[in-house]
Amino acid sequence: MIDSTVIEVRSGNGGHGMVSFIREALLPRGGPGGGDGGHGGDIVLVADSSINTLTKFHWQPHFIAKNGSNGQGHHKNGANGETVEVSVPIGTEVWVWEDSKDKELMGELIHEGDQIIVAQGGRGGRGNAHFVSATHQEPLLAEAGEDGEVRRIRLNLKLLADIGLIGMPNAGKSSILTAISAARPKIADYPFTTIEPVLGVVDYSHKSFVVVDIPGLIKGAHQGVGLGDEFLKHIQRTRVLVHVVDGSEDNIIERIISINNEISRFDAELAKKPQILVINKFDLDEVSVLESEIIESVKSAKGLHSTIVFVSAATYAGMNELKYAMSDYLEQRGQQK
Ligand SMILES: Nc1nc2c(ncn2[C@@H]2O[C@H](COP(=O)(O)OP(=O)(O)OP(=O)(O)O)[C@@H](O)[C@H]2O)c(=O)[nH]1
Ligand SMILES: [Mg+2]
Repeated sequence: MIDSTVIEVRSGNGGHGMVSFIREALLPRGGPGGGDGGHGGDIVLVADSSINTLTKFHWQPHFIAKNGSNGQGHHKNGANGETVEVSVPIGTEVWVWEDSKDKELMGELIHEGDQIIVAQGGRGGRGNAHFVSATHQEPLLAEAGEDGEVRRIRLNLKLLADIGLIGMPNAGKSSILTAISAARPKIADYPFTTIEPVLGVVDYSHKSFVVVDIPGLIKGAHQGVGLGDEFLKHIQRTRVLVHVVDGSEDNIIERIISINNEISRFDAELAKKPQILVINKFDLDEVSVLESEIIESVKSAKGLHSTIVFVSAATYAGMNELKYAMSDYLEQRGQQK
């Protein structure tokens, strides 16, 4: 999935205003009749829910709008250059890209149909008919059209989901998404099975919410260890995090803290999102015997999670409790769909 790409946009130049005079048999000094130049076409990005990735921009990174036509005689104005609309996925951030880095955020396209003008067409020049004055009845003056804009912009897609699944590789995040939604991410017994984010819709009690599964994190992810932290941007817009832990591993508390460190290094705000702690693989005896011990150690670890849910993505045990907790947390955070 391509979720960041640089494109070049070029709006149209404005057409020039015309200098011309109306000279007709019955109207030998008909006055100035130079029409205005048309406006250059804009380049506009439009949020479109039917597009999910930025892949198409890889193949087509240039967008050019037409120039406005020049004004003509007899007060005829030049045609405007057409606006070029470029569809982008919902959740796209738009950055001005200069010297190979982000310079300034132009805006974000969050809702279907949201628009951002990324290159404004040049204004058409006015024809000489505009420049008549008491002393200049036959002005030889007309304006040139304004130049359009050329700029490079970086599109950065951040998925929109209500809940983000985080945790170490192999913890069972994708297995849990499979258990609670119709999504079918790849699941396997090796780390970094998931290599790009996957969205799933969870239905619970006449409501639904979107959950995003991202590649596993490990200590040092913020420095690029493992698949790094570049996927964390896809959980920045979630409201609740579900932190999945493989209950059969040792040092559970250290693992949780280590993941939390990685996310706070990436973005301190991310670490402040409410988390539901999920202990997975409860079907394994070695996990179920440790239930009360795990609860105690989480409780006694300062600043850790308030809600712990034990689940098995293998037997689906605990999945209703998990869905309930997700829905409840979202409700506490308001605006549930
Ligand atoms: N016994 C048992 N195995 C599980 C359970 N959940 C997941 N697994 C197994 O654990 C392994 C990893 O599962 P995934 O769902 O791919 O884990 P992940 O967290 O998405 O892993 P990455 O994508 O690599 O980060 C697979 O072999 C699963 O079959 C469970 O509840 N019980
Ligand atoms: Mg996975």
